[in-house]
Amino acid sequence: MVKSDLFIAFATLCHVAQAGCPYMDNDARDLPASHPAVRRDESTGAPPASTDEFLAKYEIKDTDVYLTNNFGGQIEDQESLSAGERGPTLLEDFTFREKITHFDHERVPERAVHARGAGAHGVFTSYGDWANITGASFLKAPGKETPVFIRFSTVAGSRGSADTVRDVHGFAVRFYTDEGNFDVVGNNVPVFFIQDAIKFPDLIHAVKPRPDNEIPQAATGHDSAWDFFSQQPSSLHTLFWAMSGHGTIRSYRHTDGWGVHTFRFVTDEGKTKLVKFRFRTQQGKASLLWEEAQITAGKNADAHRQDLFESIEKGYFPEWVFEAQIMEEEDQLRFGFDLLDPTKIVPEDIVPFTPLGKLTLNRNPRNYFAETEQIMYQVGHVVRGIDLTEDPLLQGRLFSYLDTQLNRHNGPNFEQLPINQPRVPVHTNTRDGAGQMYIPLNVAAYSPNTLNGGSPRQANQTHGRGFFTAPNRSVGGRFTRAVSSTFADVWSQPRLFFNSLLPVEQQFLINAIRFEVAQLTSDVVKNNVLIQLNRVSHDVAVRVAEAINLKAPDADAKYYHSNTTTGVSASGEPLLKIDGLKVGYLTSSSVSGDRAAALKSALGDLNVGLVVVAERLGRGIDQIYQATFAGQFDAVVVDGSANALFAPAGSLAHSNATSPGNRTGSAHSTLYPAGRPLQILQDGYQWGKPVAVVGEGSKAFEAAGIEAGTPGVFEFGNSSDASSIVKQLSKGLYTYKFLDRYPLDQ
Ligand code: HDD
Repeated sequence: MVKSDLFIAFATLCHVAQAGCPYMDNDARDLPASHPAVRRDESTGAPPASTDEFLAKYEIKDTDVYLTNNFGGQIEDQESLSAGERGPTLLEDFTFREKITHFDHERVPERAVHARGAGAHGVFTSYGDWANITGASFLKAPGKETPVFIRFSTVAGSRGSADTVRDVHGFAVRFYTDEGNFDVVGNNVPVFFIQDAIKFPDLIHAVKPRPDNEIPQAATGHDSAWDFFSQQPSSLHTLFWAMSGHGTIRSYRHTDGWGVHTFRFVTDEGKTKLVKFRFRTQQGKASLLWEEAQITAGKNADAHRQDLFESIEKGYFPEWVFEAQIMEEEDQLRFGFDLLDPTKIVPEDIVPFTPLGKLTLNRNPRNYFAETEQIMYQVGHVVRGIDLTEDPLLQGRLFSYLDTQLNRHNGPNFEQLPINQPRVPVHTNTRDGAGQMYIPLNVAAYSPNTLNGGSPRQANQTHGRGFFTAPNRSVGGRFTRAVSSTFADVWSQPRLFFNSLLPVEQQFLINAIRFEVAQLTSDVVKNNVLIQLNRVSHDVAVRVAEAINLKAPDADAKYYHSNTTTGVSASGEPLLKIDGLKVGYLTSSSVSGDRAAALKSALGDLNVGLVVVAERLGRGIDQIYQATFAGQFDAVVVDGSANALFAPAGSLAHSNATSPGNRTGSAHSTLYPAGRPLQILQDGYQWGKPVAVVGEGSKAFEAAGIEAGTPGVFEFGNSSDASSIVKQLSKGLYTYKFLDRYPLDQ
């Protein structure tokens, strides 16, 4: 019998004995053995329950049952109770009222920020025993597994906004450890806009839509956002990350997560290290181009959540390495900036990352609301072995997350929701509140007590493996409302970031700023933006100024330098995996499906999907042109036998006018919008994707203005077999974006 089974057995015995059972906590007495409060005895050290095992108790399966009301009676609810067949509905109709009342209360307030998101369950596996740097039990043994839930998000948009808007992305990770929940509530960029939490409402009010007309949704191309950015230059570094490819990620799988703040590791002996966390994507980083992201936002608002969901359904489990930059307490000011300043990175060529373990997402939520919407991350969810720092942004967040959960859930019992429950027993002296789910039996809900034998007992560093604050922390000083002088230089690091990008990424970043500032109406704001950009880089200021027809200020060289670092580019490296990528195969319903079928099978062996597109659905056809656009694919392949479909839109419009109603599937077809097949090929090329023609020649390339033989453009003759095509194409997929297609400012 394993330890946990033993515990259940004792629990059953104790159920009979009622009192004084040494193997069961008092709160848990009398609860059924399946109840979460009695599932684990902390003294056994049993691992936390697996996600399946834990959540299964809460799942409701409505298979082969009668409909009931909320209090269990079997009912019918399709017609309301009325006075006569044509008469009014009766107030007496409790079934009606209960149903509608529940419906009226179905929503909870969306998150004030990060409202739009998607999540998944997974597992964290420690690479080793890290007891020399932290007492955290989930990092205590090689191979030790801990359940996790990650929620990815955008920041500014509301819950129904599109996934692919340009934004910083939330990357919040919960570890359900065997010593309580540990949350890293991070983002996909390593820095933040402000240095003090008291400015957070200002930042968000500036970025969110205008208060009078609620425009624009999930976008920062408006005066108030850039007014704030240019008045609050601590935002420049994060802004540069957001305006680069990190703001327009291909999918949640293709981005890193960062803890942003400096935290502390504390050993069981009380020794501390300063740490910065990163979750490094094992898929490789990949971004969308701006126009691609915009069009995708309109055509498939769910692009990111769909990619995550489908990948996990198919078993392509995304992975991240959880790693830390580990520094000494004495290093706080050693690198020329303050480690407590959340607008700074520690360049990884100065302090490399130590890989601590691997995190794998392997299970989709079964109910979006119950899990993804109701998960409540808190920066204050830290476990023994991890401690906070005096970073003023972190300090303020410690207040805000708890407060916002109270608002969202109308009371303090949100930790009892299945997705929020730790996978270990909870014994508190907190009581009551809306929606209390337990029946606490301890009549002495206070400490110290004698009436309950002093239980729950206090746990601290030496007793009960309690959470403890690092003993070497101390503070002192006069009360002050001022930014620390060690936080003052907010221009050198955005420059470091810019210097470290590829020239084409720099171009995209400048294009992004041009896009944003061109939408500003205030010349004062535009000029203030140029002043701040100019402190980072005269080159950037001049290039942005040119597009909005203003003059950049004279060079302001105080913070200029030519340092670079590694690891900040979003596009510099090829992908590490191509699992779950999709290739669009553009063909015609009149063309044999053999070639497509062979390619689909060969790509399937690489975990890459082939979506066969033609004018109408049929055997071997997955989608029609009418419902297809280039943003659905990571590469586009044209079947040369379908060349006739690739006529420019203009000629089609004309042909359609002269032969209305022609639905033959030729270039004159009305089964798809004029020019759609060509458009998909052209967009695919314009958006940097590998493009290919298989079979008879390159008529489609000619029509699209694509030069054969250039990087990422493939021509496969009639004799090419599927495996040689896939070999070339997959190389293109690993490259992901062929960025030499884009001109740079002269
Ligand atoms: Fe925050 C949500 C990340 C600063 C106040 N934040 C939220 C989420 C993420 C972050 C990923 C969504 C969690 C989820 O998926 O449920 N926030 C950050 C990062 C920050 C940061 C990386 C800086 C390093 N946040 C920050 C400050 C404050 C807040 C300074 C307030 C003083 N954040 C909130 C919030 C939210 C939130 C209003 C909205 C919903 C929620 O907390 O649960 O309390």
